[in-house]
Amino acid sequence: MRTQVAIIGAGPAGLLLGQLLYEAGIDNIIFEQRSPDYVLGRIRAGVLEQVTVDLLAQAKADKRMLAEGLPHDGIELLFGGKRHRIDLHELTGGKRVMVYGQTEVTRDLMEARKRAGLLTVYEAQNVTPLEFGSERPRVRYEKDGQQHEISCDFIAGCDGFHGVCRASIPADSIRNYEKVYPFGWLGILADVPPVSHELIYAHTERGFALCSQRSATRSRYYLQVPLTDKVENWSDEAFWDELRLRLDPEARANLVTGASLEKSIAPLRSFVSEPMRFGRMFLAGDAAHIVPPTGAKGLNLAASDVGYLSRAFAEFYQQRSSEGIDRYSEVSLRRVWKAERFSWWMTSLMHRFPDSGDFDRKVQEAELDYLVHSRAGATSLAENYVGLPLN
Ligand code: FAS
Ligand code: PHB
Repeated sequence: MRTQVAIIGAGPAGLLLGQLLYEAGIDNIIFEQRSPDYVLGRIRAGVLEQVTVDLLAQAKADKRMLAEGLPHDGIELLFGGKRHRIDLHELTGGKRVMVYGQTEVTRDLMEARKRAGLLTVYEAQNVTPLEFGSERPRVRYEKDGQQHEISCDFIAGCDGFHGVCRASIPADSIRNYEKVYPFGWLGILADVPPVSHELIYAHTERGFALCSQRSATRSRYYLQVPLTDKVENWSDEAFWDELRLRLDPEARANLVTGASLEKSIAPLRSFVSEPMRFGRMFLAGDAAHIVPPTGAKGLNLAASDVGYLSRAFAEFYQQRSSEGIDRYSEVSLRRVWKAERFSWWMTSLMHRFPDSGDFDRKVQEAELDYLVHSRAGATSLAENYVGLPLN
């Protein structure tokens, strides 16, 4: 078997890349270790930048998002018991974000792939990228106990943080940058109406909280919890009680609670591996970088990576030019590092750090006060939150 681009991983990065390549007339096959239901069962991101919305349109997978997604013009910061709105739309000259769950993005991309009749090998085991330092890379995998091998021109490592692609790179050819945060996010998904029409990021003495949503009837909430905490320590009732303690009186009064559809704890880390290209293998999305979800950047960086990569492959096949693939790592990393900085900054500002002292907390309060009373400060937050332009 042969294909032009072998993609490892059928999360948002792999699926979006597959459709962008298909629209450019480039053949591709995706190898995914899990089943489609397992991939859809992972509850993750909820906020799309305009760049991501535009790429989904290019992939012809935006119809349902435009019909069901929720365009948001602002967010609120809650601190000192009061909410302060950041008018994203006004501060960025008309930009906004789209609230639409990653699960739905993944489902739409799976549908688009099926309509295009493209091959995705689900439940592929022991997927292994081979010879990516040569002109003839290959991918080996097992399916139903049979071993298979496919030759290709390029391999796209879209296999997430724990994937095989980055792990296949010799240690002396890659440099990792990492910061692990001393807390996690306990998330809950429930079929209850959102507490407010926009997202609320709360900085409180008890810790960070986030009120997000998926639709007018489905909400997503997060609480900062210690790294040592376990999801089994949290009944739904305990979650709702703690959330109430982190809200302002109006939000507390509006809060509608209900049974959780999903509840999990995610650790927070910042991580970047450089470079993102190794011969004929290219890393994209969580395979190359991780951000704390505070800035809602993870899914959006995966999208911009594959936006750059699909353009580079199209240049190679259509114009026989290697300039795009030669510059992919440099161009992607410029945008990645700006999103890493913003996500680190938003996380440092909004969370209670166990080892921080009174001075640190006063500085956090002063920065929040500055942000909501300075147009320059609020504009900086707004333009990063809606997403910086593609380089
Ligand atoms: P993914 O991890 O989504 O997909 C990688 C795929 O590769 C998976 O399907 C995996 O099964 C497959 N794979 C792995 N190893 C393989 C192998 N050896 N062979 C074949 N397939 C293999 N981002 C936000 O913006 N907001 C959030 O609130 C948010 N919450 C998150 C919560 C959690 C618990 C996690 C882990 C991440 C969260 N993220 C959030 C980030 C998340 O949305 C990622 O940025 C996004 O899934 C990145 O997509 P991919 O790069 O496709 O990686
Ligand atoms: C979500 O809805 O899951 C979400 C929204 C904004 C964030 C993080 C997560 O910053």
